[in-house]
Amino acid sequence: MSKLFASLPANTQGRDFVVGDVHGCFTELRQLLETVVFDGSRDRLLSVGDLVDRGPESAAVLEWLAYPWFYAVRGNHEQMALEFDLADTDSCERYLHNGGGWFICRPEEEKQRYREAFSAMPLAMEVACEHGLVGLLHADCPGDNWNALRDKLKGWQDESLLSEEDRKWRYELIWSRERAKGGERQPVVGVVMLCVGHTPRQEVRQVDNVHYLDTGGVYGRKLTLLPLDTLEPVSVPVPDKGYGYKVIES
Ligand SMILES: [Mn+2]
Repeated sequence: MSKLFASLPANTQGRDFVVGDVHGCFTELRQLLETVVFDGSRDRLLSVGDLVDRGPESAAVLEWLAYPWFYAVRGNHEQMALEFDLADTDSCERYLHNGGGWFICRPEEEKQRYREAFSAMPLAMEVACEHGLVGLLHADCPGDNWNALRDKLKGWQDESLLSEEDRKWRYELIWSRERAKGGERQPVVGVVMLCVGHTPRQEVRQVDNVHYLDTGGVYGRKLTLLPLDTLEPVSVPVPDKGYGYKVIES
C-alpha cells in the first residue's frame, strides 16, 4: 500500500529547500545544491513533482528518489507514466506529446521499476518549519482546505479502487491551473503556505498563500529552489533544450 500523504517533522539539524518542476534537468538541480552548499547529512530537499519528461536526464529519477534526504510529491507527469498503456494509442500519443518518450521506449521490466517508484510518491506532503506548517503538492489544493485534503488522502487505502469522484479530485490536485490563471479561489486553510509547481512563470510568485515555484527550467529559463528559512528563491539558468513552445506568462 502506498502512502499518499506524508508528514515530515521539523528539521532541527539543518535546512529545508523546495525545488520547482525539474523535468529531467538534474544537472542543474545539482548545481543548485552546490550553490546553497547543500549538506545531505542534515539538509532536506523537497520537490513539488514533475521530476521527469521533456528534459534530458529523466531516467536518473530513480537515483534521486533513493536519496535519504530527498522527498518528492507526485506530479501529473509521474501520474502519466503510471497511467500509460502501450495498447492505448491515445495514451501513447498524449504521453509522447508531453515528453514521455524516454519512458515509452524502455523495456517493460524497467518501466515497472519506475512505476513502483512513482506509485510510492505521495500526492501531498506537509513539513513543519519556523514559519508554521508548509504544504506541498503539484498543482492545487481542491476545496482550499488542507485539513480536508489530509483526511481524504489518509483515508485512501487503495488508489486503484477510487470512485469516479475521487479520481476527479486527484486530477484537480495534480493538473489544475484555475488559481494560477486567476480563477476565484480562497487562501488554503490549514497551512501558512502551499508550495506548488505545474504552471511555469518567469519568476516565483504568490497567489493567496500558494507559492508557484516552476520557473520554466526545461523551457530554457531557470530552475528555482526556495529555502524554507529565508524564503529567498535561488535559481540557476537552464540551457534551452528545444521545448520552448510553451507560453510562460510573466
Ligand atoms: Mn505539471
